[in-house]
Amino acid sequence: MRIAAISDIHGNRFALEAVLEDIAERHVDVTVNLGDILSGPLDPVGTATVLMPLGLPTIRGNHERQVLHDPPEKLGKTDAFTRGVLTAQERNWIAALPETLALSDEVFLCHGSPTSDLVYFMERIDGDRTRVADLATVDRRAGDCRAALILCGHTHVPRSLRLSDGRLVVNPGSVGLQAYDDLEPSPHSVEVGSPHARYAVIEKRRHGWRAEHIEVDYDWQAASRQAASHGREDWARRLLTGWA
Ligand SMILES: [Mn+2]
Repeated sequence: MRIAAISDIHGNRFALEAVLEDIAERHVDVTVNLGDILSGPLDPVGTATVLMPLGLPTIRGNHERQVLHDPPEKLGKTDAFTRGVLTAQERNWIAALPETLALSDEVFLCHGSPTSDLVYFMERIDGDRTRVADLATVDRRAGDCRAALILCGHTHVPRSLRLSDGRLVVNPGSVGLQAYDDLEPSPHSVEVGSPHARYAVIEKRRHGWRAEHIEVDYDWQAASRQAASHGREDWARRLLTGWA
C-alpha cells in the first residue's frame, strides 16, 4: 500500500498542480487530503475546481470550519477573503467533509490531532518558535487512536515520529504555504525555510510503515504575485522565501 498525503494547500493552485503532477509519477494507490484546503488570498475557487472532480479521501481543517461557521467579527483577513469568493458549490463541498477519517483499520486521517483540528500534534511552542515535542507528549495527544499510521497536517512542518509502540505519525507539511505567523495559543512563527511545495508518500513495507518527505519545485513567483495582487504582501513574501 502506497499513500500520497497532501495537506494545507491554502488555496495555492500553482503548488497543488505541481504536487499532483509529481504524485502521478510515483505510482501510489491513493492520495489523501488532510485539510486547510481553500483558505488563502490566492485562488480558493480554482483550487476547489481542481480537487472536487478527483474525489480524494479528504478531511476538513480548522480553516474550512472557520470559513463556514465563524461569525464575521471573529474571522481573520484570509478566511474573510476566502468566504467572499466561494460559491455555493465550494461551500457545499467543504461542508460535507468529515473532521477525521479512518481510511482503514490501519490508517487514520486528522488535521491537528485525532481529537482536535487546532492542536499541534508533534510540535510545541517555545518562545516565538516551534520545536519538536517530546514523544510522551505526542503519545498522549494520539489518545486512544490505535491506527498504525496516523496522518496529520496543520503545522505545515514536514515530520515523522514513531511512537514507543511502533505507531507512525506523519505530517506531510504544507502544499501551499511554507511560513506563517499565528497568535494562538501565543504569538509564534512557523517557517520551513524554503518555498518548495511539500507532501509525503507513505508505504507499508515488511517491517511497517515508512514515510518519504518530498519537496516540489513550482512557480512560487506566480503564487507570490497572486497574493500581492490581492493586497497580501505578507503572504507574497512568505510564498517567495519560506520564511515568516
Ligand atoms: Mn494550515
